[in-house]
Amino acid sequence: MPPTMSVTSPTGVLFEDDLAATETKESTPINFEFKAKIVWRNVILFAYLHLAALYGLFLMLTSAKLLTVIWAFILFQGGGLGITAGAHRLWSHRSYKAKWPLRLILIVLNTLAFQNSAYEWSRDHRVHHKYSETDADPHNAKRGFFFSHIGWLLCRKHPSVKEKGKGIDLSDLEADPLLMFQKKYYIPLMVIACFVVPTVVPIYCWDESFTCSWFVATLFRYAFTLNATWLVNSAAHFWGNKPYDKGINPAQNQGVAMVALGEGWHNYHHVFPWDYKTAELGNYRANITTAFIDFFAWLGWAYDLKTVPKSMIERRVKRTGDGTHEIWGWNDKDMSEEDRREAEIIAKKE
Ligand code: ST9
Ligand code: ZN
Ligand code: ZN
Repeated sequence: MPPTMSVTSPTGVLFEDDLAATETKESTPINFEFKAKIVWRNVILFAYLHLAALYGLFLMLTSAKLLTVIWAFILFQGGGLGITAGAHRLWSHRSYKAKWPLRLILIVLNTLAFQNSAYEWSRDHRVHHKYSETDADPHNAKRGFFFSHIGWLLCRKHPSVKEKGKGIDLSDLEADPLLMFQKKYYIPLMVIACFVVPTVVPIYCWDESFTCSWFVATLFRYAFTLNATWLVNSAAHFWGNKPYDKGINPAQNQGVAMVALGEGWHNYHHVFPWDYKTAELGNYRANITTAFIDFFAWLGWAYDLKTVPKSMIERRVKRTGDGTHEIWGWNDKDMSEEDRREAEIIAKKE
């Protein structure tokens, strides 16, 4: 740790995990003085959102109508798909192509999720992959669980994020009129899709109270979707096995995959980010987003789906995996002594 580095936040407590980030390959030059600046507006808004969501959970269990709960679940799935199939697999990674009707569906669902415009989301996400777990990573997990989960949205970005982010090619996003339309009119579109429609539908369609509608279908559902997403940045960067590359922190986390519509297979995803499944296997139960894309591929609206040849995965698993892969792991019962020796020799050479 270089002695000249200052990493205290204005409060002196929240961001002390910054110390770890200084040891990474892409970290800021050693004489750089960095102080994370807290954005109190965001702290207050997120505190309200989470308290209101807890009240929403209480109402959901005690007085909301069943239809309202079903509506909240549909909105969670819909908004979630706008993030996973839209912002993530389509726009950030270009892991498949989509015809305009599907892109239109995805942009509506994406706006419902309110996680910033798909353009901004994809820009941050491309930076996250390219500079993973360095100062230039917007939610650098080396700064701790809290920072990677929500803390990064409560303070100004590290200057490296903006500096390195400038080098990311976003011309494909800028050439998409739907994305640019969403970006231009983001505030009114987001207010309508994330807050107004979800609240108004239960009131008019099945006579729900405003209170239940607002706290359950809107605020609880929104906070739940956000936390499910953030777990990919936090939990899936901390806990799980690493069958594909043991040298990185992103891990396979089944719990996160279940709640984040198939986005918890994060060791695989950081190794092969272009795979439209974001996982090796297309297990629909733990990867609803893959089922969604496959359905639209069957319809002809999604095409050019990209994946990874099995032989390439096998080579990588044997070369850099932690031995927990269910087929090619060191401890697999079907692996012969000869295979094991060969794999260990390759791994040692690397
Ligand atoms: C939210 C996003 O929650 C969640 C993303 C999660 C990602 C997860 C990924 C995991 C994989 C996928 C899993 C999906 C699972 C889904 C499951 C679903 C069930 N490059 O940002 P600003 C420049 S959002 C290049 O304001 P500050 C640029 O010039 C929640 N340049 O920085 C920019 O200007 P412009 C709702 C960059 O001032 C300027 O800097 N939203 C980059 O430091 C200013 O940018 C909120 O709560 C870059 N990467 O403020 C809003 N970044 O944009 C919260 C910036 O005009 N955000 N620049 O080009 C904010 O208030 C602010 O962004 C801030 C930082 C305070 C956090
Ligand atoms: Zn990640
Ligand atoms: Zn990704």
